[in-house]
Formats: sequence, C-alpha cells, structure tokens
Amino acid sequence: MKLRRLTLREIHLSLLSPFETSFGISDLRRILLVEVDAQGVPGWGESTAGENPFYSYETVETAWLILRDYLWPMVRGKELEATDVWDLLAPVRGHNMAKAALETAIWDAKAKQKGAALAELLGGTREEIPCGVSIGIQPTTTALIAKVEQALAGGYQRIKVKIKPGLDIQPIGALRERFPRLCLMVDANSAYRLEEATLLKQLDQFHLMMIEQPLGWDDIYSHAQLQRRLETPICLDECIHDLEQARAAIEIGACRIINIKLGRVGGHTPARRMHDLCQAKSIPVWCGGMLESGIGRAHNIAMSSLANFSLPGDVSASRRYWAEDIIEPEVEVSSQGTICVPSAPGIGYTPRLDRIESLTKRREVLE
Ligand code: OSB
Ligand code: MG
Repeated sequence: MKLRRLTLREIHLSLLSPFETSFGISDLRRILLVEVDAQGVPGWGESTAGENPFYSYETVETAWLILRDYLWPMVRGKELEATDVWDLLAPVRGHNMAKAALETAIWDAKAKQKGAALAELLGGTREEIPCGVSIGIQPTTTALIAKVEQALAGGYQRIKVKIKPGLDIQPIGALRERFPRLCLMVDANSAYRLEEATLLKQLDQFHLMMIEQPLGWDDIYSHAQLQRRLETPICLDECIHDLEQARAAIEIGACRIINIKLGRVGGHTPARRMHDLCQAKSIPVWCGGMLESGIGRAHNIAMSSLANFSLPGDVSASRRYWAEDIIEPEVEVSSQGTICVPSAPGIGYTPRLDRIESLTKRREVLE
C-alpha cells in the first residue's frame, strides 16, 4: 500500500452538555481529523489531543505540527503495511495522539482495501461490546443521581463518575446508598497525592469496581504504594503510554486493570500489543474515551472487539455527546448496554463528507 495524500482538518463540534473533570471543563470540542488517500482508497482517523495540554501535553496544535512536519514525511509514498506504521514513526518520541490519528487512518484504508471489517483485521472476536458511561463532575448530588438514572434507563452496564478533592466521598456515598448494586467506578484524573491515601481508603467501603488514575499523571511508583493500602483495584489511564510502562506497572503492582486509549498509546498496533501483554498477565483492560466524534468512536469499537476488552468501556452512543454526529449510521447502544461491532469494510461507519465540510475551520492538504 502507498499513501498519496494526507488531509488534515480541524472541525468544531459542541458537546450537548459541558463535561467537567478534575482538570477542567470541555464544552466546544476542537477535533483534528486525518484522511489518507491510499491509491484511491480513503482512510479516516481522529486525533484525541485536547484543546489544552491538561490531560496530556499534546494539543490540537502540537498534533497538527507533528503530523505535518514529521509523521507524514516518514510514511509518504512508501510501500507499507498498516502493521509497519507504528515502527516507522518510532524516531518521533511521544506525540502518541498525533501518531494514532495517522496510524488508525491507515488501518481503516487497509481494511477497506481488503474489503474486511477493521475489527476482523485486528483479530477481534466480539460481535458486540459492553458499554459504560463516564459522567462528569456535577454541581449537586441530585444532578449526579439524575445523570445516573438516565444512563441506567439507556441500558448502560456500568457507571463511571469523575471525582476531585471535595467532591468525592460525599457524592459517591450518596450514589452508593441510592443504588446499592450498581456497577460503579470513579476516575480522579490525577487529582490526589499519596499523602491523601487515608481519604482514598474511605472509598473502599463503596465496593467500587476500580479507582482510575488517582495520583500523578506520570507517577507509577506512588500508585504501587497506594494499591498496597487499598482493597479497591486501581486502574491506570494517564500513566500508561507504552508497553514498557504497562509491564512496569503490572510487575510492581501499581494497578490491577488498565484503560487502553488509542490516542494515548499511539494507534492500533501498540494498543493490540498492550492488550496482548495484559492478557498474558491476567490484567483485564477496557477502552477509554476522549469525547470523540464518530470517527474516533468507530476505531474504539473495532479495538474493543479484542478478547481481553472484558470490562465495559467508556465507548457510548453518539447521541450522549452530539446533536448530530459526523458518521452514518450514528453509534447506537442497545437496551442491554452493548454496541454491535459493524461488519462493513474499514471502520464500518461512513464519514458524512458534507457535514464534515461544513464543520471544518482549517484544512491542509499534503501531497
Ligand atoms: O480520563 O477517561 C478520561 C474525557 C476526556 C479526557 C479524559 C477522560 C475523559 C472521559 C470521557 O472520561 C470518556 C468519554 O465519554 O469519552
Ligand atoms: Mg481516565
């Protein structure tokens, strides 16, 4: 396969409601879309880089620059397979969200060229994937309970709630009291310090499925110290950028579960390697979300079809985020809280070119 053209687009999409985490509020999403032309076959990818460098150091601006000036020249015009791309991009250190946007687009093109579903090409075995929701920090406990009720009415299998200092024990306690049997977990996005272990230990009483990324975004060691003091499993998100960190975290006992995000790890090839490593070490994984548009969401669904994605992920229906998505059909969740893995070639959803065009604020075509 040879790549002839790369089109970078920045689209703006308004979330139906603002999403608050311990590091900030997201409202209007700026999303970088990547389209490759592989000898006439199009492939689509999405960068999960944020508007600001608060979840990770990458932003839409850095991803655009790295894609245009470094990553594209490394693959342009070369005879390559989708499985080669991750290693070709290795000279660039980090910038995994930029890499993933390009790498996943090439996987989509490859699958389309073969007339195969991307999930199948990746080796996925699930026909449907279990879904959870991620609920942002709410102004009141009443509002939080209403959000949970709404998600449960939609069939979702587990609820994740964002926490931060001052909005943790009380709202989660109230939620547990209201829903004694709910599959519940929390995500702190690195808002705590090891010195607050006694406070975090209080979460043990709520029998959570896991606590996601309580401590420093790059601090695996402190998570190992915390995990020894907690009964609740720790799940790492921000800390795990590559296979070596996953191996270290597992071996020193820093987590019992890993959240895999395509953007954070750099694309389908590294995600699959991490999935395989975790499977060999009996560490279950699930697919995280980054408030993606339909294109990133479709890639998440394909990846989630791999066998060790055994826990419900943060991949949920388009209509939880957007008044109108940019793909057809939109991503829908069944009343059992599952998404059917599409069998059409590539990502299995069609980008709506007219809609993408009208949302585009910036475009650059690289030949
Ligand atoms: O930590 O998983 C996270 C959103 C933006 C940045 C980080 C995270 C999240 C979410 C939302 O939890 C998941 C989603 O619904 O897409
Ligand atoms: Mg997280």
